[in-house]
Amino acid sequence: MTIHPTCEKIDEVISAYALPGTLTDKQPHGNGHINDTFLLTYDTPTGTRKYILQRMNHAIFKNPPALMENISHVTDYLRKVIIRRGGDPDRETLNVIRTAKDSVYYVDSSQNYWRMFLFIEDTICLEQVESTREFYDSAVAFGSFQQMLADFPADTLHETIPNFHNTPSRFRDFQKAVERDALGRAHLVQEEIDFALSREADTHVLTDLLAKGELPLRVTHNDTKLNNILFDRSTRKALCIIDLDTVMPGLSHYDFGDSIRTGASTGAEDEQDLSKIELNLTLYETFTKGFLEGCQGSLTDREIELLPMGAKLMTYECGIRFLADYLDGDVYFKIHRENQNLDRARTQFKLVADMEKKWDAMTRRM
Ligand code: ADP
Ligand code: GN1
Ligand code: MG
Repeated sequence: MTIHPTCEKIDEVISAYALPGTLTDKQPHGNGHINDTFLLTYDTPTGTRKYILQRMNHAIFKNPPALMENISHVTDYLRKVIIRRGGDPDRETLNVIRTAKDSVYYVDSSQNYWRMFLFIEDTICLEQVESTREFYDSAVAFGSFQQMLADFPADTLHETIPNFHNTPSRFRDFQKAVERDALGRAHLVQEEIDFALSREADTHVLTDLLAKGELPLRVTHNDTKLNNILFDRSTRKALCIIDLDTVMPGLSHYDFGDSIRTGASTGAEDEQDLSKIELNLTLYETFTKGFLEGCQGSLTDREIELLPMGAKLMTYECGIRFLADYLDGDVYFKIHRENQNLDRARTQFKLVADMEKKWDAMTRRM
């Protein structure tokens, strides 16, 4: 097994949880860009038990205890809603496993923060849409996630990453990365930089309307990419929304937009052949229908009218974040090969350009 160099404390961490049975396997797991995720397997007298163990990215999430307080509150709340609706709370939401000392996280002797969840068995996690029905289902699930949290006390949530989807603030961070040009890469990507800079006016649209009180703040997930939802392996139905690190007050557009960015694109986020990247309008419309259904009539007319802008801005915002990280030397998003963040930025900008071409079709039905 290859263990991430920062994860050499994993055995110390596993001991802190004192789980029943014998540990038979520990493997790196999943394709997240942020945390280090492992799957643990135990043999117990009552059968095999699996757990997800994660080293939280402490460089990105500056206050892991506050983050875990959010996740505990949100998952406790979701459990109750799911039970009330007759669902299965062990499979339809994350379940935090506590340490032997009854804490929801563990700090190892090198000051890394860890947490553990029940592994949700018999599920699949998709990197790209395989069928329209699955995407529709994910849309209903993300819409109803917002709906389930409609009465959650938003003021108890900590802001785990300040200004996470504040696009003007992301734009300023991007400008600073261009000015710093830490690795002397800027001249290689002038075309991409110009593409981003020329769209500054768009960055303010949603935050201005929020400030004017024309769009409501809700409790949103804020990272609704397709691989943050688990599908039931046998029914292929959307089962559980995971990766709750960024559940915070936000706009419905953030969740709508981030799903479109990942799910309605015709190619992978890091596709190098840009001719393969466009917005699939059928998937866009499918998702819109499902999301509105999941939100159960709770979105205002103004919110609905601006959903296309959510799609465009979340794609643009992710593009400038990837490009800034490429310029900074790939310090935020995990990369597995050279120029991966640049390739990711390029796919996002290609999608934005395609949305601009298809804008009439995207806005027609709103
Ligand atoms: P990151 O923030 O790095 O994206 P995630 O929390 O999304 O981390 O986890 C990474 C991957 O691990 C997910 O995409 C999913 O495949 C898998 N995963 C996470 N939690 C669970 C769980 N409770 N049960 C099953 N798989 C999970
Ligand atoms: C990160 O954690 P993960 O891989 O689901 C990032 C998102 C980006 C996404 C791009 C906390 O999501 O904001 O949209 O990568 N999460 C954080 O793929 O920054
Ligand atoms: Mg994730």
